[in-house]
Amino acid sequence: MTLPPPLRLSPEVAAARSEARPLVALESTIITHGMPWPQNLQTARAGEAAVREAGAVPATIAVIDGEIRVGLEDGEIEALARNGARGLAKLSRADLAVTLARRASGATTVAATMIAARLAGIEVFATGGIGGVHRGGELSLDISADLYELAQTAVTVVSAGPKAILDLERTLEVLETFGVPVIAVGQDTLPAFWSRDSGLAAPLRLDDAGAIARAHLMRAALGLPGGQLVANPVPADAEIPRAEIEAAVAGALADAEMQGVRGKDVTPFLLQRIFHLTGGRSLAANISLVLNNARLAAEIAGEIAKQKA
Ligand code: PSU
Ligand code: MN
Repeated sequence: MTLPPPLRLSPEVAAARSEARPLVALESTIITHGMPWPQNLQTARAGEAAVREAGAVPATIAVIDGEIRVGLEDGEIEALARNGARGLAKLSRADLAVTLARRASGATTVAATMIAARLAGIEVFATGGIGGVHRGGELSLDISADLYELAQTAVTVVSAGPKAILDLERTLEVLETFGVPVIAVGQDTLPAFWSRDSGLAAPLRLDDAGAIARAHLMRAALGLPGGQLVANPVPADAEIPRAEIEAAVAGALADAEMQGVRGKDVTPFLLQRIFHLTGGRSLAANISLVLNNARLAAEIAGEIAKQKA
């Protein structure tokens, strides 16, 4: 006999589920570890609002006191934002069961949010950028669990591409090996988080939410495990071109090396350093792309609901 998962849907999310209305999952690590206060709270709220405006119900996901919570109250989102990385652990696939067993709390990464979304029956998830193969990953083997999750959990993840702090070519190679479709939206090149263009060809391209929804349903029809990675370019007015951001990325990587930053701390450390090195521009781009992804994810969820009906 197995225990039921300690999963709690908010009343609004539960109602949307039972009425088969479109839902979009949102992660919490971006709130606690990805952005500084108070922009983290503003972005979390604006992300939920963007999902609603585009006709879907938002479900921000976190682990609170030994429960996977799907759909949080505004006060709970504010508490995550205020506590941040000092107060909350960053939970990925490996951490989830132990944290729940200890009846503890934490913020969910892309990997852990995908697991929770699937348990809650949510098929679409919006984030900023996914984790991937870190630069030097061929030696350090620092490869985000997000990639492995995309290989096995059937959720469509809307991102602005892998974060440009990564080795993008090796990230694409691993995703190809795992059979994860990487779909650029409306262009032939892979977006790279803060920049619209990574300079790398995108493995796949689709141009609208309806087509992405059809591909999502087709994977299910084929019985394929795993999700889709949608790479939606950052809006042009907020982007930092590749040549400009690369200097900040290089500086941040050098700082991380010097300070011996390892493991889970690498990504939050780099994002914070890049924020300082760009005089805050990286954060403005990050916020803009998150909201843009929330809108597209809501449209995809709406199309999935329509095409299933
Ligand atoms: N997207 C953002 N900011 C973030 C993240 C994504 O715009 O902080 C988080 C996600 O939770 C993602 C994590 O899963 O960074 C990747 O961490 P790692 O490289 O340690 O797997
Ligand atoms: Mn890592």
